[in-house]
Amino acid sequence: SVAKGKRAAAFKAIDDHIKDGDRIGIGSGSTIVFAVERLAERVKNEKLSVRCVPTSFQAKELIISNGLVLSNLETDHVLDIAIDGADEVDKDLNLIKGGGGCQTQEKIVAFAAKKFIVIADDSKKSEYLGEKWKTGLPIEVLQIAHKVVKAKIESSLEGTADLRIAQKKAGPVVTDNGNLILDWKFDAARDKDWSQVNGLLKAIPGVVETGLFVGMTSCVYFGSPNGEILTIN
Ligand code: DER
Repeated sequence: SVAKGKRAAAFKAIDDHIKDGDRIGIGSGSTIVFAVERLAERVKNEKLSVRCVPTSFQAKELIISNGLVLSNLETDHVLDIAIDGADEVDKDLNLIKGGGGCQTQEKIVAFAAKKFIVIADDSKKSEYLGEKWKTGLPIEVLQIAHKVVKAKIESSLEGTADLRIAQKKAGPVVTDNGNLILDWKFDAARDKDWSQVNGLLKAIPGVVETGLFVGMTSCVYFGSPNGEILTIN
């Protein structure tokens, strides 16, 4: 099952990298739940002293409910490791993140860490970004700017940038930071210069952050449905 793959990847990442005293960035989504489960197990069994910095409301709740020590970027602005999921991983370990709408704090925490470890089921493994992930690149924007940013992307770049509408709330998804999200359906291609694309997007006034993680990933653990793990770094 997909869950079996996620769990296997998460457990191995925690077992390979976590040591006593670590300051750990905790990602968001469903795969990280397995990682926190294993981390809590190791902390208890090995009496580890670690501090955990969340990347979202969800991650903070996960840290607290698993009895782990909650920290923050004010207290720990340098992290030993950050662990998080991804929506898609290309051959250069560039990522699309933000399927869960948490990309801004996730990117700051990943940036603050000496090592950034990605855990994912192997359906996330692609040759190039956009090959499998079709819902678009998440772009977090200030509420006042969503139409300005949409218009600029669609006129000067390509594709369409659609406001992410909530499922169980009238109107758009509002992020943990009080912002909105545009999902940019770009033209998938093998040879896109994602560093340049990210720079163009970040230069648009009103853009807070994108779900493009370029050149940030230290290594990726892919879990397959039968529980086998592929590690790429
Ligand atoms: O939204 C996010 O950035 C999540 O980390 C996402 O990329 C991975 O979510 P999953 O572990 O539920 O697949």
